[in-house]
Amino acid sequence: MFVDEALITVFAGDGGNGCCSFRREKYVPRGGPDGGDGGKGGSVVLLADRGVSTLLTYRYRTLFRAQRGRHGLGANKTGRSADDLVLRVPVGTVVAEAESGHLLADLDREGQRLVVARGGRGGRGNARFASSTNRAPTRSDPGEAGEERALRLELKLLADVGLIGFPNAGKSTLISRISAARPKIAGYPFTTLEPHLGVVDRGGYRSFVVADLPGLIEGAHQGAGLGHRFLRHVERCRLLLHLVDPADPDRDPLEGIEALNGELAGYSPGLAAKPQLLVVTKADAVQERDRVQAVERHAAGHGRPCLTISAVTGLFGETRRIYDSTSASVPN
Ligand SMILES: Nc1nc2c(ncn2[C@@H]2O[C@H](COP(=O)(O)OP(=O)(O)OP(=O)(O)O)[C@@H](O)[C@H]2O)c(=O)[nH]1
Ligand SMILES: [Mg+2]
Repeated sequence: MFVDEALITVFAGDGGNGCCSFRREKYVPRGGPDGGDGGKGGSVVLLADRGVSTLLTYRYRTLFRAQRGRHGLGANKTGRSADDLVLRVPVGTVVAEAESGHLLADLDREGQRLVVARGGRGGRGNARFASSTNRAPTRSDPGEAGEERALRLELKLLADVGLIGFPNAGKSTLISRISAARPKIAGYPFTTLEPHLGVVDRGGYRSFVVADLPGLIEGAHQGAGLGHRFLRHVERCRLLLHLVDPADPDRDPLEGIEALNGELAGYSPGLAAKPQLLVVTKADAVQERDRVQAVERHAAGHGRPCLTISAVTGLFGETRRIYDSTSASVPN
């Protein structure tokens, strides 16, 4: 199960109480105050870890409590400080306060840490309060309470290229052709229910990450279909590939393109403004040349490149060339 959202509550540990004690020992009259300080409570820390890929753990368990500091003791013994509680989250987790929505951090680098709840300091023992005028103080402080915080964790995938399109456009087929990712492929809508990442290796150190996302439909930004949940993963992509099946029986390709861009804009203006490439899919099977040419003209009108592919035959090229109106058939 792919989980990209979680609400958790974290409690840092309280500080230990300071101790009030006096040294009492044979042959040591008026031994003086010797109450030690309390130890520090444990903090709760989030750690971005590449080994964790979803927020699933935080669905099963939502309350996390760090240990408290131990109390101070007599004979000037300081209480032991508690260890921090480290919660591992996937790289790409965005952390916000649950109620206010206030953004705390974007953990987008491996090993990045964020203290989300600070442990309480230990209280001072009475030995600390001894002075020239008060040599037998009875004051000792209680430990400070640890912080408590409700958090909203949101995972945004870190991909360079995002594949978007209506269901059945051929997104999963494309990613399985260009990377080692093997999402389920089938001739019915909503085959893909969760995002898949694939690494495209171009040799040497040149590689990039592609995200295959569940199909979008009209009204997605308001929650229709699989909804806008997955649009957030597109937010970080540098480039969007907008896949269009010109033979889609459910919609006219031009209307589809407009509708999908409307969904992006409805989710956030930044999404609609991302560099976008139109990709006409299934060139091996398409008969509707006029539909394809309309898509091509639309793309040219918006200053977007338009490519044609067939994930089945491996055909790839500029739509203008492949669907040249003078040639009789589509070369494979
Ligand atoms: N002929 C042909 N069929 C294709 C091509 N690419 C995809 N298909 C078919 O189109 C159907 C849908 O492909 P998918 O890759 O599952 O589509 P999707 O966009 O991932 O769909 P959802 O996950 O439901 O959003 C499948 O039956 C594929 O075999 C292609 O290049 N040529
Ligand atoms: Mg799919």
